[in-house]
Amino acid sequence: MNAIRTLLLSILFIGGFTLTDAAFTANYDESKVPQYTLPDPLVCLDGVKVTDARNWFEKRRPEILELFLTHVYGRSPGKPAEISYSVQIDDAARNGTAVRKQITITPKVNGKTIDLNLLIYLPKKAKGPVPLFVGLNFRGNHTICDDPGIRLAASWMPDDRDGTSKDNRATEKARGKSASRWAIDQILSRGYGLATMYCGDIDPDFHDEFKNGVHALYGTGQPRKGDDWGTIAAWAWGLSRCMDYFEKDPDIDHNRVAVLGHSRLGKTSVWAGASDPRFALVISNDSGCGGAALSKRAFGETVGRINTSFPHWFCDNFKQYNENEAKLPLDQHMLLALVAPRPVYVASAQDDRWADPRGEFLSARHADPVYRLLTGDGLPAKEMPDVNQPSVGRIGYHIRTGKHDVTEYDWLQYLDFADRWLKSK
Ligand code: GTR
Repeated sequence: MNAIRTLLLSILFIGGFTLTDAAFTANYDESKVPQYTLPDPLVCLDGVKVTDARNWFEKRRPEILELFLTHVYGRSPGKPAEISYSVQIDDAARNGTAVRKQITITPKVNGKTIDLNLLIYLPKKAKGPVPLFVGLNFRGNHTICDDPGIRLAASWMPDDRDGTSKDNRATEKARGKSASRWAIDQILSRGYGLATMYCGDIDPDFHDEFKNGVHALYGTGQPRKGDDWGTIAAWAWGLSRCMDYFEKDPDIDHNRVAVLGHSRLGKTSVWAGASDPRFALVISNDSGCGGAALSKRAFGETVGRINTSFPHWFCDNFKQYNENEAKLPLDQHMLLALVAPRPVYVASAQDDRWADPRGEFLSARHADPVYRLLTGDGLPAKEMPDVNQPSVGRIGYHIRTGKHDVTEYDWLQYLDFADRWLKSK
């Protein structure tokens, strides 16, 4: 009897699996990448070619920004008029080498509030305001190192990748679990601060029709529009709220803030940097589809796949391009171009084919003409560099050995990049 039940269940399971699988098979074959044409980032919608900085900033850049707001990420509401900050400081953290600040940022909108918890480490030896890296984390501030003083995240916590456990909360067991992704000692010893916030404080990463997280503060009760903000835009909005705080803290040089993120949070860091010019430097770590990778290549994860797996990440208009990338009036090289003239770094990993390393490189490559026009500098490499051979100008790119992750190797490149562009500022 049991054997029959097991057989039946496995047929059902395999059946279910085959169904979802049959709907999508990732292409990993370069010869099967469709023929595509990328929009020229320097040619305006009316066909006029941009030949100077003025035309870029007054005409073409606003056009491109508008395309991303309308077709990809959706429109965010901007800075709320009312925000309060509650700051807790420990100036003897990490064996007396660092100052730890924990700030609760509380925006109030339509009488409703949300608590966003920002964790900051600053080097104790700093003589003045320090430059800093900021990035969201996947599972709570308490996961980035084993410091027992970090408050456990209080908001919803995923214990699986699809958000089916909606009541899960953080536990002590998770303290320090993502430490390998945050090179805190190197960051502090090289004179930078590090700031992070749990993405789930801003918007929990599951689809609930935008009822929870920051979307709830702005809910109108009206049906959503095609260009209403999704979760990635909400997370980027949260990064901008971190920047509001940096502007108030005299220990931080808010003109030298680098924003970075990994994977879905890399898509977020690039959108935050593109849409909020207060970020002085922008880093994409393995951000893939909807981040640094070109969508029109449809290599690895595609627009259709990402919108099906994560219907809440982008705005609804983006779904028009499911299996229809050729119709996109933009591509992700134009997202990187929005960051110009500020330095941008794109990192890939060799085994991360799902994120399309070549597509990430090509995005950086095709953003280069905008950087050249504005600064005379861009991405030195014309062809994709070998593994572990970064190519660095005002645009930086590397592909390292290994899998989808943030490693010390990645951080060392980001620190060198920041030294090059932020230290001299
Ligand atoms: C995957 C998703 C990717 C990437 C990744 C992550 O499931 O398909 O786009 O964002 O998750 O964030 O780890």
